[in-house]
Amino acid sequence: MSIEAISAAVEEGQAKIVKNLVNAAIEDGIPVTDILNGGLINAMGVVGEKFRQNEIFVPEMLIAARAMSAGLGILEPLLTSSGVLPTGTVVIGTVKGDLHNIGKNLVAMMLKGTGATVYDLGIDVPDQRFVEKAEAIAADIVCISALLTTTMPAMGDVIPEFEKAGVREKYHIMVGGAPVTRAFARAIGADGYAPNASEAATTAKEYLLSSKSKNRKSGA
Ligand code: B1M
Repeated sequence: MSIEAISAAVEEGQAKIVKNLVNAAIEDGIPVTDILNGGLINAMGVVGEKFRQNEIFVPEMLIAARAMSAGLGILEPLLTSSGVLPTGTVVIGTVKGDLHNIGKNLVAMMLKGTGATVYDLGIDVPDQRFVEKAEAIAADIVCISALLTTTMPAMGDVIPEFEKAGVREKYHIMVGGAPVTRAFARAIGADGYAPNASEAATTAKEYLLSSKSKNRKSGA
């Protein structure tokens, strides 16, 4: 079973084959991180480059994304099974105007893997929705994802909504996504930034462990 075969099947948008190959790779004892990074994520990089070069178009990109999600679905229990204390509560979503969800889903999975309870608001999330959900469930961390240079600035609209509601101090707001940088995160007033899903989980865990969370229930 080869990682290259998984990557090729994702690029071709063969969801069923991806599922079979990922299952076979797990049975062969290939590390989950190798399947994820070398097989699934690598393929999306190739797909993105082909799109950029006008070799493929949105429908092909969408089909490849579905195949990638099929593979991720199989990895999810393995990525989230390491749950360790301390736990916390996270609200996550893709910013308004943006329909990309694979990276956000991966961040959500990795966060679950730290033991956190994750509320996923989905894609194209209105600014106010982040505040409403965070308040409703007394979240510790709010995570916002953006994949487009055109939607990235909209992350800067979410934080003022927390300020307007007078609850900004209660939440650790973390942003990320391919075009997002640490400097941009700082410029919009976010508390945290991570370049990838595993660092997002590590950063969230460190924050929860530091007990800075205003909403964290004692003993949680
Ligand atoms: Co789109 N798309 N897309 N797309 N798409 C990109 C992002 C693009 C780079 C492709 C390219 O041109 N090479 C380009 C953006 C260019 C730019 O902004 N500079 C692009 C474009 C242009 C578009 C459209 C405008 C195309 C069109 O309609 N003409 C359109 C926009 C729609 C919209 O959102 N309004 C569009 C649509 C789509 C599909 C719907 C077809 C599909 C998404 C399907 C889905 O998500 N269910 C799609 C896809 C699949 C891609 C690519 C090929 C793959 C994205 C992906 O899933 N990557 C992408 C090219 C690429 O990335 N190379 C591309 C894998 C994923 C694991 O990585 O999402 O980066 P990523 O997540 C990483 C990190 O970024 C980070 O962790 C993750 C894992 O480690 N991370 C966080 C993400 N969120 C985080 C949050 C955090 C911390 C880390 O804290 C909160």
